[in-house]
Amino acid sequence: MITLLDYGAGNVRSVINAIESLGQKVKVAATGEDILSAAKLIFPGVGAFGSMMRILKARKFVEPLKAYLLTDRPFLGICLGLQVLFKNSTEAPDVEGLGFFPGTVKKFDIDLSVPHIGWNGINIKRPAYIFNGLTGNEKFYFVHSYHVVAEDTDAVLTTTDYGYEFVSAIQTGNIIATQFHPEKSGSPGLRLLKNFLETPSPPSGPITVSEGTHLAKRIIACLDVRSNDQGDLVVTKGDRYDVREKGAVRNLGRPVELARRYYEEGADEITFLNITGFRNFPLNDMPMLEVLRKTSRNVFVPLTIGGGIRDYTDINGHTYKALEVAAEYFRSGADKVSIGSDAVRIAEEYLKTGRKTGQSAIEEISRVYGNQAMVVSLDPRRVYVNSPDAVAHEVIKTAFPGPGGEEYCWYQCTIKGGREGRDLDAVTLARLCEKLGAGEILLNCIDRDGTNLGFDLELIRAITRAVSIPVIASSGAGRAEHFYDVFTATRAESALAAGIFHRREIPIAEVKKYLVGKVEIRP
Ligand code: 1PR
Repeated sequence: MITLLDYGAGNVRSVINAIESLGQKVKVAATGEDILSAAKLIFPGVGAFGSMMRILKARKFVEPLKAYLLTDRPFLGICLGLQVLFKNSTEAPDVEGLGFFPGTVKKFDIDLSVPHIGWNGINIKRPAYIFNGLTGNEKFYFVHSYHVVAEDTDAVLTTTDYGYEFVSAIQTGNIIATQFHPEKSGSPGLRLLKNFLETPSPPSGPITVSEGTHLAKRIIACLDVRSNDQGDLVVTKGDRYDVREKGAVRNLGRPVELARRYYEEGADEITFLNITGFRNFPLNDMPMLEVLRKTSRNVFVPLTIGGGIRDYTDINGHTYKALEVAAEYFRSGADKVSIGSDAVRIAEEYLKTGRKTGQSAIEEISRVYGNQAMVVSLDPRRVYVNSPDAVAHEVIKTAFPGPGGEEYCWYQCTIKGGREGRDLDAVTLARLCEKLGAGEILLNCIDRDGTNLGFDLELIRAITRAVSIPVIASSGAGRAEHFYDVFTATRAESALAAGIFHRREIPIAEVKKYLVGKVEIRP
């Protein structure tokens, strides 16, 4: 029996699912006594250092945790579960950590996108049983803006390179903690967890000769989900956001099965978008939550969910906060949530008043779950103009003039799945959302969606220049070469596609095969 510490925020479901898939049972610690009596303890942490320590204190978990660590019984900390083992963090300077390891936690100070999101390698510094059965060349899934600075270098188990070398795992005795998420790292992650769950065996794991590690560009499979006219939840796919063909909603498969297929085919992440979320309210949409629950049972890469995440008042006058909707999604197995239409409204308000309210969905979700869990999905459409000052928006010079020979364009934000254009440009929206706490941008493009013409590189360049958070390029992938183009001609960290995968035109493995040796990827 494994005891798991659930302090109430983030996606512990994924960890439970991963452990159960390995044939073990999980007991969730409800009291300090559960911690003290645990034989093996896993502490998955997501969110922010300060709020996590406050919750641990309020639930009277701090002293039992410290006592458990001193007994040297098996312990596995994950992500924030590593960081809180240290004395303090610049994320919350006034808050004390558990102080088990001497050292501190600080924010990445680099000229690369932060958070560090995606699959990166590890330099193994000494043999450890948790790496038994691995080659040491595997990549693991990271998602964090802060990293530990360990004073006791003997405790450093692995390092990873991102701008500079940082500590990505630590071990002393039976206390092990990783910055990366084994439960989201596919089969190598499951192997590492399996090693932890079994009785520690002598380390036969590898020590890699460090040549530096590299963050892989991510290939993301996207599933646009909605009910068809018969009321079944289906994966559909639009052509410039029009998902109907001869009047009927295109049906390209079942969400749970397709997600599983993409995981097996090597997708680095999977995104579900409830594309009629603007009409319905997710908490009334139990089938969508069920899709997530079922998918997370056997898909061990990150899952993002979007559609309908906003404040909502039901017919009985009960108001729900977007944060509650997000919480339900996280509990059901999501690692990140994405907001589309509401992000535009929030940004418009922020632009008008110049003030953050602290109450918007973006601010609240990123405060509680960390900005790495808060994705903003943009649905822009290209609007041509004759000169850069024709409109009060961020205008770019385009290499593809408009129908009237216009040499400039701007990207108009839309809401409700492209049905309504707003007086706001995509560059401004992206900048404002970053300021409000978004940790990643999902950059769609209505003009390219479903066309197979390739990504809109001009749009992607404009947005990646404007923000320092990672950008997911989306819409228009038609050939493996398009992924190469987007990764070499822009700073996009990841590329998302739907139609070519659903229609089996180009499997994910073929895209990756094409990219091997040209672009860093997770094989
Ligand atoms: O506004 O917070 O409720 O979120 C709704 C979400 O649903 C938004 O993220 C929005 O992008 C998405 N959405 C709404 N309507 C549609 C539609 O297609 N009618 N889909 C829609 C957006 C775009 C991509 C697509 C790529 C790749 N789909 O996600 O998967 O363009 O396609 P391709 O590779 O086939 O070109 P809210």
